[in-house]
Amino acid sequence: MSSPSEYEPEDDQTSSEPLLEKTETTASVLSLRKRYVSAVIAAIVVLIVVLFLLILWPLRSKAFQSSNGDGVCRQAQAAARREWRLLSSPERLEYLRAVKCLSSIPSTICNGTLHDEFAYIHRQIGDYSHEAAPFLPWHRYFIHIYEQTLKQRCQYQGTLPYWDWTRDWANLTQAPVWSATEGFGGNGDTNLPAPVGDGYCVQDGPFAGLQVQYYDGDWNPHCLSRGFLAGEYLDHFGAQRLNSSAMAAVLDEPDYYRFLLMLEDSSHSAIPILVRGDFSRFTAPNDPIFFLHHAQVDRLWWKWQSEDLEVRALAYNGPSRQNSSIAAQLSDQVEMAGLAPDIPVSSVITINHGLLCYKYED
Ligand SMILES: *[C@@H]1O[C@H](CO)[C@@H](O)[C@H](O)[C@H]1NC(C)=O
Ligand SMILES: *[C@@H]1O[C@H](CO)[C@@H](O)[C@H](O)[C@H]1NC(C)=O
Ligand SMILES: *[C@@H]1O[C@H](CO)[C@@H](O)[C@H](O)[C@H]1NC(C)=O
Ligand SMILES: *[C@@H]1O[C@H](CO)[C@@H](O)[C@H](O)[C@H]1NC(C)=O
Ligand SMILES: [Cu+2]
Repeated sequence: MSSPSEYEPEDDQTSSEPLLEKTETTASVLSLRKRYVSAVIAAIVVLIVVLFLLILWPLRSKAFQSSNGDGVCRQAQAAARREWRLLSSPERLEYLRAVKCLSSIPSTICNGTLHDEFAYIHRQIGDYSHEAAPFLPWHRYFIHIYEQTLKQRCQYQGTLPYWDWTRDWANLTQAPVWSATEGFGGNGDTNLPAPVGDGYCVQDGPFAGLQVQYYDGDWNPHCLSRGFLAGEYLDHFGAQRLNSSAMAAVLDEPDYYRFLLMLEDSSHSAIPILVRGDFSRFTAPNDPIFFLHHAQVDRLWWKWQSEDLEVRALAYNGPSRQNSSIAAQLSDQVEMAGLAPDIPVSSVITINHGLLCYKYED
């Protein structure tokens, strides 16, 4: 064992060198002053952080809380989410305007804009929810935040539309959502180089040439990209996974977690496999069709829940996160990494109670 003094040799050394004493004193006054200045700076920083927490954070939190303060969502006041092809032409254009607006507002979370934030957060934190119990509630909350952001930051008055791809199973690439005049534009231009994931720069529609910041785990500015599958593969994913008998089999599964896996791995994943490019990785929200796709997934979950609402509004089992051996519980937090406050799964387990107040119109 060494004596404690071995760790404090400096005092002895300075006192044994008197010539240095004066400069040392000046130095120590200077260092005192430096410390004082640092203390003042630290105090200011703390003050700013406290002000931020006191003023901005509650505002941000409030932004994602529903207006129905009493927790009751009456059928008449529930906002109706509708299928893309059931919107009027002005309603489609208004939705596309609001989505484009997101890419004009700088992000405070990541490089780029509010548009990039969703891809960034989905990659940063959302991965834990895939192939696990939180897959459905995580995305239910995520697309709700997106809908609220469109309303609050881009003055959007409507609701989030959904894309019912089961109507397009015969040829997914001909779906009206890909319209260049009243949709999200179509396939990338195969004459141009493929920047990411077998996708080519989208050159038609409102998102032609849109620059996005992330691709999977990387900061990788590039153009919004799609690379539609063709031929035999297209038939396979559309016809085999999304036809009415395939969908009926998914919805017939009574167990929550087995239903989730069938929905996620079969129907849900058919769309990114078909679209490729940006949609094929965790930064899939780069492609704005992601949100209509997930509204459809959410609608199918609600359809499944509505078959036996009393039981299924509480049905929640499976791993609490990807690769975890811990069983999921309704009290688990839905994690959003600062995009919006974390909330318990129970807050989003139904769409007509508590935080959420919407319905799906067929
Ligand atoms: C789960 O395990 C797989 C395979 O080892 C791995 O690729 C994946 O990143 C893991 N997921 C998480 C969220 O850690
Ligand atoms: C699907 O539609 C695309 C675009 O119109 C067309 O090129 C393709 O041949 C169609 N595929 C099938 C299997 O009908
Ligand atoms: C943001 O962009 C800068 C370059 O402007 C880059 O060095 C940095 O890694 C990026 N940060 C993130 C979180 O992507
Ligand atoms: C519909 O999907 C089922 C299940 O994948 C498949 O067996 C059947 O052949 C499909 N029907 C058509 C018309 O493609
Ligand atoms: Cu996801």
